[in-house]
Amino acid sequence: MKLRSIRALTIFTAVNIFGILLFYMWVFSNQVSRLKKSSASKIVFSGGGAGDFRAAVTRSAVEHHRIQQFDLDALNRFENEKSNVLAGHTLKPSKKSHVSLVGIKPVPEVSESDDVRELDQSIMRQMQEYREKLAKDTILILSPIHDVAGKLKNFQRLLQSITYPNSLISIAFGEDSSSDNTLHAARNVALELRKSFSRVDVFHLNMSGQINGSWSTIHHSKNQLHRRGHLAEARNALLSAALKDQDWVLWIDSDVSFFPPDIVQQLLSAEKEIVAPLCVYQDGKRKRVFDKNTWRETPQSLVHLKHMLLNELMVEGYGQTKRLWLSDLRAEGRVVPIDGVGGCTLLIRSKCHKEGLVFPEELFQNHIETEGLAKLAKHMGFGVYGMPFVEVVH
Ligand SMILES: Nc1nc2c(ncn2[C@@H]2O[C@H](COP(=O)(O)OP(=O)(O)OP(=O)(O)O)[C@@H](O)[C@H]2O)c(=O)[nH]1
Ligand SMILES: [Mg+2]
Repeated sequence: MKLRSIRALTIFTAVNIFGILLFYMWVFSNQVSRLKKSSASKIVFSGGGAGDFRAAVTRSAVEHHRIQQFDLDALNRFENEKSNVLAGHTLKPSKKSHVSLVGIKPVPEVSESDDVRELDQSIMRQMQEYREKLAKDTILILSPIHDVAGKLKNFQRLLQSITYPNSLISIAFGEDSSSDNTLHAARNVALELRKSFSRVDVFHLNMSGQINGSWSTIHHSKNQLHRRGHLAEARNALLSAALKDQDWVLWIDSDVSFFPPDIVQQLLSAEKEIVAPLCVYQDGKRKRVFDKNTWRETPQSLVHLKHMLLNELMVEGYGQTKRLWLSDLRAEGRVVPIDGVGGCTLLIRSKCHKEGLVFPEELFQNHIETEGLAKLAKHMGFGVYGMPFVEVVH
C-alpha cells in the first residue's frame, strides 16, 4: 500500500514537471518566432550602442551599391526599410550608453541644404571614437600651393599640431606660377617643419597657366575645366616627385584653417583605401559644407549623368545638387561609402597611386581632378569612403 502511493506520487510529480517543461518550450518558441518576424520587417537597433548602429550601417552600405545599379525594386525596398528605421528617430540609445543618437537627421533623397547641423558634443565624441593602434604606417602629406604666402604660417602650426608620430610623416609642397612669394615662404616653413618631421621637401613645379584674378573669376563655372585640369596636373607632378615608399598619401590643401590634431589616426581608423572627412566653413553663425566635391550619387544624379555628352564636365557647388553631400550621410555612421571626393583633406593608400590612380587632367566619366580620381578609383576597384563626423574647417 505504502509502495503503491509512493509510485503514484512519483508519476504525479513527473507528469507535472513534464507539463511545466512543455509550457516553457511553448513560451520560448513563441518569443523566437516574434523576434524573427520583427527583424525581417525592419532593421532593429536593439541595444542601440555604436556596435549595433554600425551593423545596421553595413547593411545600408550594401543596399547603396544596389542603388548604383539602377535596380528600382531594390531601391524601393531600401527606401521602405530606411524610412522604417530612420523616421521618428528609431536610433535608440542603449540603456547603458549616455549618448543619444536622436538629432541626427535621416538621409534625404538628395541634399537640399549645405547647412551642417551642430550635434551634441557627446554624439560627436562617440562617432569620432576609434581604437588606438600602434602607429607604424608611414604617411606622406602633400599640399599643392599657389599664391598662399600669407596662409602658410597657419598651415605650419596646423601641421605641427598633428599627434601621429611626426617621425613617421614626411611632407612635400608643390608650387607653381605664384605671383606672390609663396615659394620663399614655403622654404622657410620647411626649415621649421624639418625639426620634427621625417622629411620635408618644397618642389617648384615646371608648369604655368593657372587662372588668376578675383575669387569670382577663378571660381566661375566656365573656368572650372581649365582650373581643375591645371590643379590635377599640379597634384600629379607633386605626387610623382614626392612619393617614395610611404604607406599613405594624405592630401591637405594649404588654406584649410583647422583640422583635428588626430586627423591621421581618425582617417586611418576607417581602414579604407580612399577616405575623405567632412570639409566645412563657418559662415557667420552657420556651419556649411565647403567641399561639395565629396558626395554620393543618387538615382537622380545617375539619370542626369546618363544623359550627359562624353565631353561635358560635371561640377558641384553651383546651386542645387542632385547628389548627397557627406554632411547628409551622418545617419549612416562614421564611415560611409561615397562616389566623389574633394581634395581639401583626402587620405589615399599609396598602393592605389602606385597601381595607376591619378587625378584625371582631362575628363574621366564627365569628371576631373579629385572627383575624377574618385570615379577612376571605383573603376579600378578601390573603395571610396567618407567620414561625416570628422570635420576639417576651410
Ligand atoms: N601648385 C598649384 N597649387 C594650386 C594651384 N591652384 C591652387 N593650388 C593649391 O591647391 C589647393 C586647393 O586650391 P584652392 O584654390 O584652395 O581651391 P578651393 O579650396 O577649391 O577654392 P578656394 O575657395 O579658392 O579656397 C590649395 O592648397 C592651393 O594653394 C595651382 O595652380 N598650382
Ligand atoms: Mg581652398
